Formats: sequence, C-alpha cells, structure tokens
Amino acid sequence: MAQGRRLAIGLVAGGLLLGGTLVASLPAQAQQAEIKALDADNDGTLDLDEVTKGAQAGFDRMNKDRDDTLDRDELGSRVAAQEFSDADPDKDKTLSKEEYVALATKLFKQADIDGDGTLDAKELNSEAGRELSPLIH
Ligand SMILES: [Ca+2]
Ligand SMILES: [Ca+2]
Ligand SMILES: [Ca+2]
Ligand SMILES: [Ca+2]
Repeated sequence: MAQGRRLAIGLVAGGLLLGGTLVASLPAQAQQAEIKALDADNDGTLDLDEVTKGAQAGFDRMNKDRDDTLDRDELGSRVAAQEFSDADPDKDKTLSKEEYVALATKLFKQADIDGDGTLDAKELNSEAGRELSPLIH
C-alpha cells in the first residue's frame, strides 16, 4: 500500500519533471535570439516599448516605396488576409504606421499570456507570438 503510493508519487513527480523539461526546451533558440535582437534593456523579455520600436523599424524596412503605408505586396506573407483587414479599420487597403503598430500591440497583448507586460520566449512561441514575430523582426 505505502509502496504503491510512493511509486505513484514518484511517477507524478517524474512526469512533472519531464513535462517541465519539455516545456522549457520547446521555445527553441529561435525565440531567444528574436528576443535578444530587440531586448534593449537586456532583461531577457520584450516589453511593449521594445516591441513598438521593433514594429516601427520593421515598418520602415518593409516600406520599399517610402509612401508612408504598407500594402499587401510589401507585407507579403507576414500578415494573413483576415488579420490585414482587421488591422485596416479605414479600409484603404494599406496599413499606416499607426495601424501597423496597433496590430503589433494587439498581438503583443494576446501573446502576453501571464499578463505581466512582457513576452518571454515561451510567449513569443505562442500562436499570437508567432504572428507578432515577423512584424517586429
Ligand atoms: Ca526587455
Ligand atoms: Ca509602401
Ligand atoms: Ca489603412
Ligand atoms: Ca508575459
């Protein structure tokens, strides 16, 4: 009886350990490197300020014709059709810098699963985090 219980506890602890290791190793070096690229204060996470700066720089980089907006060609596959139309409230078929930064901000908030105002590698690897990443890098 006692032995059985010990075994069960051992299995649960082993499972937790294994689960913890798996979760920790999933957000691969890729996310760590993506954080590092924008992590101005070097705290290992991205706050909204760092993400906003990344979005502004990304916007300028993608805006090949320098016309103050990004069209679908310039965005390429970075933004899905539905996402684009949600991010374009004035429906002029382009994203201004304000609209673009607003989209990045929205995804930032969705990706910040624990609501602490920063994204760690795990959060950047979430669904919203993976949509955000190509917008800010
Ligand atoms: Ca930071
Ligand atoms: Ca443009
Ligand atoms: Ca627009
Ligand atoms: Ca967070």
